[in-house]
Amino acid sequence: MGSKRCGRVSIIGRGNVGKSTLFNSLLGEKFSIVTKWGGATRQPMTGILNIDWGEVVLVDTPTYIYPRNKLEKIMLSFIKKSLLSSHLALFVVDATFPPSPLELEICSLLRKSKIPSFLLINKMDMVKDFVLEQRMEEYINAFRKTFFYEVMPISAQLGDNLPLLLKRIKAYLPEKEPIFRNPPRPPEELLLKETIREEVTNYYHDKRPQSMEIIIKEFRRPEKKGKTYILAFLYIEDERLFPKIMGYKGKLLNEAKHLARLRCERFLKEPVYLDLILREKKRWRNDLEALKEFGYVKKGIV
Ligand SMILES: Nc1nc2c(ncn2[C@@H]2O[C@H](COP(=O)(O)OP(=O)(O)OP(=O)(O)O)[C@@H](O)[C@H]2O)c(=O)[nH]1
Ligand SMILES: [Mg+2]
Repeated sequence: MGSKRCGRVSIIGRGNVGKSTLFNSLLGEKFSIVTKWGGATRQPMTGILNIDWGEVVLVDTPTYIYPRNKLEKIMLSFIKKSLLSSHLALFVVDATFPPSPLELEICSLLRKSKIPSFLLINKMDMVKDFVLEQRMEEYINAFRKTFFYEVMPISAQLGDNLPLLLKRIKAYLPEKEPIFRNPPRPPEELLLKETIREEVTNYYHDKRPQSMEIIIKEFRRPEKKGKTYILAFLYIEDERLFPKIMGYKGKLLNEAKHLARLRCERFLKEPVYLDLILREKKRWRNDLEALKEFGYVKKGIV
């Protein structure tokens, strides 16, 4: 008794560096969406990892970005709130890019938060060994004002160095008995919405996916035999883009719908009938009412 370690660990970093990939890899389950475009994760996703030595409450935080609209301001507030209650921060950077001014800002936030932080240089599988060494030097030099307890190259995708990372995490968590015997999972409907959003926005990755949103309007399981029915709206900000999203005779939207339905079926492990309807919500990322409707504004936030 008393020898277990438990605590909350937040994953933080700019867009597209691999935070969600790391989160999913550590948990061994796919909770967070992974996309080809930056700005994918918009609200924190929490997952609980039970290991022989204790329990890690992992939080995948939204993309850290200079906020340009209300949604991005909310995303930033989610990150700050998550840091406040964490025992450790994992700051993820991308080995294929040099340090950026935005990342210096993240360092300054970490310094102010005073929580122990690790610097994780991700996508080590993408660069040659000598380039990785140079990159690590570059990051350490650029971030020298910030003290990192560990600096580690990793590959979130291939799992390289992740067992070592977990071992190091243990040392920074307080001694405590685990709380969850059966760790709760994120709500099924949220995971489903995110699954559709991942498939659809990856499909439309060249058509301003940042301005797209998926909302599940209906989710009905069959009473006896038959398919589960899902009605989802794909919101975009400008109806002038409808023809580009629909494609000739609706071909593109049908294809996106087909791919999303297959993903829903894999996720729910049951046959699904998916209706995907295109809708306009003008400037929703700056519209408080729309942000409430889409679930980004909760009581006490903003
Ligand atoms: N080669 C390689 N690719 C990776 C690795 N980790 C992530 N990626 C890829 O990088 C892209 C972005 O990954 P995400 O996990 O969505 O990145 P993120 O930091 O969560 O991005 P946002 O949510 O937009 O802030 C995806 O195409 C991933 O497949 C890695 O270790 N190696
Ligand atoms: Mg993400």
